[in-house]
Amino acid sequence: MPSIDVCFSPELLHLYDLKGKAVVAVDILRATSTMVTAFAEGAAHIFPVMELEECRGFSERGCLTAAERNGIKAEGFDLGNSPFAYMDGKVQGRDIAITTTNGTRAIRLSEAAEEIVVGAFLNLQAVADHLEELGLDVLVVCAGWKGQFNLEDTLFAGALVERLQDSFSSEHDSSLAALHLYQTAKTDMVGFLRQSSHVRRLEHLEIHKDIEFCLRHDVYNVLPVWRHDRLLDLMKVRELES
Ligand code: 3SL
Repeated sequence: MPSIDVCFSPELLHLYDLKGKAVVAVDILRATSTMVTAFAEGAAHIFPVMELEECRGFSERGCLTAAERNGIKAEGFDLGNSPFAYMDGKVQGRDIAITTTNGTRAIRLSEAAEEIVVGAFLNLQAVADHLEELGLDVLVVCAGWKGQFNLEDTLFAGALVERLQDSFSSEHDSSLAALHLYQTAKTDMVGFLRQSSHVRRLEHLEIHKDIEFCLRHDVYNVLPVWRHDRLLDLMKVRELES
């Protein structure tokens, strides 16, 4: 039986061997929730990059550019990191280059994995089904905040452990802790996270509706996966091939 483990911060990735594993990169508030929304709204490809300057350069390739630092849209970019900014039809058929404080970093630092899947509560079941099909050992890589642990990514890891509990072993203390935390929080995630550091940071920026939206489960049947140098929606690829 394959296993599921949780890495609570990209800074801890050096402790894990990613070779042959499936990584689920997660930044619930808000980078991976926003990427999932962008694909649901018809984005063609997403280029997650680490640095602002590199991201800016993608406009020469016809991409929309998106950037966030410390919760705020960076100046001079087309988009920020709110999922709602991707819902007005402007990303339909477009390639997007995006850089965020932690989320894009978690994805790019996982490149040694056999498969990288972008996860959010919004596409939880699509991710769980794909992992069951793959049958590889799974590592959930939480983006955290500037190297530190956060609650919301850990809750997602726990939700995934719960969905996969019949087909994956979750004997690692990290996955057990994430599962217990999720089972405590799941009936009122907004309330549970009210005291969390990033929710307080975002509420200060008056982004309440982003928080509630990013905690909704199974809204989209979207499966962003890393291929070569970009993310694409495997659901869309399969649809076009059938
Ligand atoms: O850290 C990140 O990558 C962002 O998702 C943070 S924020 O939600 O945009 O503040």
